[in-house]
Amino acid sequence: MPPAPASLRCRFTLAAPPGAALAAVHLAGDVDTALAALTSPGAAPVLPGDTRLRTLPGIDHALVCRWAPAAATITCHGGPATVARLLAALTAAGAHPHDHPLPPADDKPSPDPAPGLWPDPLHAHLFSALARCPSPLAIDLLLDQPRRWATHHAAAATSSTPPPLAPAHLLRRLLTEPVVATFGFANIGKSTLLNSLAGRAVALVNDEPGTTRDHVGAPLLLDGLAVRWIDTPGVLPSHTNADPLAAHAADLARAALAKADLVLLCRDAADPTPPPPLPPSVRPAAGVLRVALRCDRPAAAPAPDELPVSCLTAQGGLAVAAAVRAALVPDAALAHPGPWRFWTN
Ligand SMILES: Nc1nc2c(ncn2[C@@H]2O[C@H](COP(=O)(O)OP(=O)(O)OP(=O)(O)O)[C@@H](O)[C@H]2O)c(=O)[nH]1
Ligand SMILES: [Mg+2]
Repeated sequence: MPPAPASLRCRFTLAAPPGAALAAVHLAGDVDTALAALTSPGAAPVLPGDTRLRTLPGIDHALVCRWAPAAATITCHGGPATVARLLAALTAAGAHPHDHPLPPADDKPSPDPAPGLWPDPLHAHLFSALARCPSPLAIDLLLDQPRRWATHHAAAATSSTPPPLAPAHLLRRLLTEPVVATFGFANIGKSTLLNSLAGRAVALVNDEPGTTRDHVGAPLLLDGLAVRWIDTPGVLPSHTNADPLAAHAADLARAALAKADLVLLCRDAADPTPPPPLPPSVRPAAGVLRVALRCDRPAAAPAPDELPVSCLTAQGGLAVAAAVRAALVPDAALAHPGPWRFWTN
C-alpha cells in the first residue's frame, strides 16, 4: 500500500468556471512542496516573481506563475479530465481544497503561514480577474494594480486630496466584452467586414439585399480588446416592410442595437445616399463610428469623418480595429496612472 501523503500547509482552489478553455488553480501556503510533487523530477523550482512553463507528468503542460513565496497559480487546459487529474495530484501531494482546515503549524519556520487563501483581498480580486480576463490589453494593467494601490494609499495618508482613480467604467470593458453592432442599408458589405475581421466565414455574404436575416454574433479581438460583434440585417427599402421575414429581420436589428455599446454606422462609399437614421432603441450612451464600406469601387467618396474600408483590397481593417478599441477604451483611460477599482463588490 502506498504511504499516506504528508499533510501540507497548502490550500488550492479552482478559479476557472466549468467548461472554460483554460483552468487556473491557485495555491497558497507551502507552494514549493506542492509544486515539487507535481513537476518532473529535477525540474528547476519556479521562484517568486517568475512565470515558467512546466511539464506536470501524467497531467498536462502548465504555466506556473509564482506570485509570492506562498502563492502560485497553475494554468493548464480546462478539459474536465485534465482538471480532475490536477486536483487529484494536488490532493495526493497533501494539499487541501480551500475550505479544508490546515494542519497545525509545526516548529519548522514557514515562509508564510497562509492564514487565508491570499495575502490580501486585492490579490484575491486580482487573481480572479486575471483568470477570467478576455482582453490581453488588461493583463499588464491588472498586474500593476498592487503597486498603484500601495502608492495611492501612501499618498492618501499624507494628503487631504488623494490622487484620482483611473476611470473604472471604461476600463471594465477590458473584463466584460462590450457589444459592437453594425448598422446600415442592405448589401453594402457589413457581413463581409465581420468575416474579414474574424478571418473566417462567420456571416453569410451575397450580392443580394437582405442576405442577413438573423443577427450573427462573433467574439473578436480588436487591438487587444475582446468584443462581441453583432452583424445586423441591413435596412431594406420601406416597401419591403410588408414582407413578414423582412419585418422580423428589422425587429432583430433593433433589439441587437439596443444592447450595443458602440454602433458602426455603415454606408456604401460609392453611394451618396446617407446611412439610415439610427433607431431609437440605440442607447444614448452608445458611441457611434461612421464607416464607408466598399471604398475600392470606382465612384467611392468617403467623407472625412468616415473610416474608409475595403475588404476587397484589405484596406482599413486595422484602422477599424484600432478605432473600435479607442472608442470603447480610450487611450487616456489606458494611460491613466491612477489605480483601477477593477472589482465590483
Ligand atoms: N467591391 C467590394 N465588394 C464588396 C466588399 N465587401 C463586400 N462586397 C460585396 O458586397 C456584397 C454584399 O456583401 P454583404 O457583406 O453580404 O453585405 P451586407 O451589408 O451584409 O448585406 P445584408 O446582409 O443584405 O444587409 C457581396 O457581393 C460582397 O462580395 C468590398 O470591400 N468591395
Ligand atoms: Mg449581411
